[in-house]
Amino acid sequence: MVKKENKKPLEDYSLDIATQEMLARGEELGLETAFTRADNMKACPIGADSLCCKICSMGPCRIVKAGQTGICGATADTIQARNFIRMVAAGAAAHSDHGRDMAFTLKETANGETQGYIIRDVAKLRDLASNYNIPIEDRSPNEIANDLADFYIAQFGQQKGLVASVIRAPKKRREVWEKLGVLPRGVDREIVECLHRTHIGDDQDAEHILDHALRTAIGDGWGGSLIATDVSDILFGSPAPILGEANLGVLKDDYVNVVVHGHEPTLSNMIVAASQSPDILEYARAAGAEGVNISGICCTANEVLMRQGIPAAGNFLQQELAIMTGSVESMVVDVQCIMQAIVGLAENFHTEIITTSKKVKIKGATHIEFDEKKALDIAKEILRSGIDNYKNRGETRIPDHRESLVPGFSHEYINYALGGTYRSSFRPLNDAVMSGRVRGVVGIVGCNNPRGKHDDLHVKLAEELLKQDVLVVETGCSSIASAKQGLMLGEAGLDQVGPGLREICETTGIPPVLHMGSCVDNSRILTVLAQVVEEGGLGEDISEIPVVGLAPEWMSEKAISIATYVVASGVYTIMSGSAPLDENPKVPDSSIVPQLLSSGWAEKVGAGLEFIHDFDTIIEKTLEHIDKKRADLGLPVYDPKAFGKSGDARMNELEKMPVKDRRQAIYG
Ligand code: NFS
Repeated sequence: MVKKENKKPLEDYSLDIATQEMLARGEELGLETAFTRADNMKACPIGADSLCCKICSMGPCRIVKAGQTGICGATADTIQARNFIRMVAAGAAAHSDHGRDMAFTLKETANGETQGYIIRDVAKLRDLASNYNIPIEDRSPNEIANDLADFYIAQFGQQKGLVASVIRAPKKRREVWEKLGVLPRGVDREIVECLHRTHIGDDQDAEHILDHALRTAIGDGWGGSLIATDVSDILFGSPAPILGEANLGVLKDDYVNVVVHGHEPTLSNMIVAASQSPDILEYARAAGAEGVNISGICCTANEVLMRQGIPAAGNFLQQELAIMTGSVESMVVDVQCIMQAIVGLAENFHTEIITTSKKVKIKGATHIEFDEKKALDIAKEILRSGIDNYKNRGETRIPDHRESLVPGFSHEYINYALGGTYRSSFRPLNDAVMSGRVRGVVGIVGCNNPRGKHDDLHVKLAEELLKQDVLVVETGCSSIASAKQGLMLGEAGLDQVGPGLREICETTGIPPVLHMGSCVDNSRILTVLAQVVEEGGLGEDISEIPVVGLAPEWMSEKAISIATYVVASGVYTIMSGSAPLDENPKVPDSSIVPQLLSSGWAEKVGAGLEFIHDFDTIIEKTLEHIDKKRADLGLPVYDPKAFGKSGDARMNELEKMPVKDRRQAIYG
């Protein structure tokens, strides 16, 4: 391993103090991480502008001046559009293949072929089945689940018609898609067509290529991802608020630490269950540990955090740092966002990297293949191997930083939180937006990217928007960033939010930043928006709601697919961090693709996609969009002075007083 030094002050690498401490530790040990590798590898400027074409062997062709084309004559527009849609295809494939696997697990569970899984959310199962006209009366949950699983599985390979779950989008939105010809026929079919169209000598009209990007991404958001979320809820329970913790400080010195990392909830949920079984506890104690401590990285972390309160050790850029604490016996990975570097890094410690998916092996890692039919046995085998490894642990350095959070906000739960069991409704939320107490809603989602300061934009954007009375919903690595900074603590952070939003949070008990799950759970944001439309008062289509999507530190192809389906759903979206289409292109005026994605899509689907890096400009454009949508709906102009004068204002005064004086102030 190449020894690397940190080239910047630690606070320039990450907002998160635990991360800073581990980067110092990395330098002490002379170990490199993604942070130091990013210092030492400059991004290719041509690739950064998405102006490199390598889809045939006449190239790779690189466009370095306006008007230049590839050897086949492909223009900058065509090259950029092809690169973009190939990212959408890969992202949609990753989400949807995950969804397909979940549907197969549901089918096997319904037929008694899995070990340890049961149908946990029968109400959601029945609800969804009847949505798709699957009979539910006088049928057992397993019978219904078998039919629903078949129905879901068919959506992936369907050749004609419409991906059925798309009917959950508002009617007006579906009409927009129908008119444009972008209703997805089958999840896989649209992905395959992306690859066909972008083969040398096929689709060479950027606008036409990008229309198909919309179609493919709709098949992801309202298809594959939505199915993944639905089935996860049926099998593992729909999330509801639960207390959790986040950051590297959740690792424990006196426990066997097993970190689950990746994206699928199937194995991780079983590992959590197995870690609590008496035989495993006894085995751990016999090895001299207090027990087994499970924690998560990336979206597997979100899956087990929001359902079982299992702590999140960190987000994407913290996977190497967890190993560097020296306290991790096993890092168990499934699919997606797993850095190959962890295997080499782990050689410096006792950590065993265990790959488990049929689809993912990493050279040098131990492979224990997961099989739902023997899920509990395999989970126990993995845990036993971690426990056996405990004796090999050397010096540890666990940063003493962790923060509490309350995750678990599904649209079903928000409904309940706002109206209880008998009057569950989105009415209070719609009313809050209509009155101006809540200025608008922003979804902050996506990854970390070492090209920028880790967690910084996620957290600072959320903090500023809260002051502006904007309700924030988060998923993926963004939600872990906010959690680490204490933004998901229910009422504890309410002194930091605007007066109107504060009134709503205090009245309903919801925190101002809602953790809505993993990245496939961005589909939850879509269903929340659909329900806001259904509730009434904020227009008839998602594009009319004062809502914006932000992916400020994105890096994965999945994030491009998400942004595309969010835009296709009518939500103006800003991506920053690194860009395939830089806002300041090095070859100016070479391509119309940035305009096609922003104003072009705004015309077609009522929302555009832009790549912006500057914090102030992101905030300005976000609020401008929200205020414009408010004005278009005829809602009152946002006025922070109009709210915060209820009894809660008195609470503010009281909070500032020493506790001993409060009684006197209240009772005289
Ligand atoms: Ni989303 Fe979740 Fe994180 Fe980015 Fe990776 S974990 S699926 S892709 S890095 S947010």
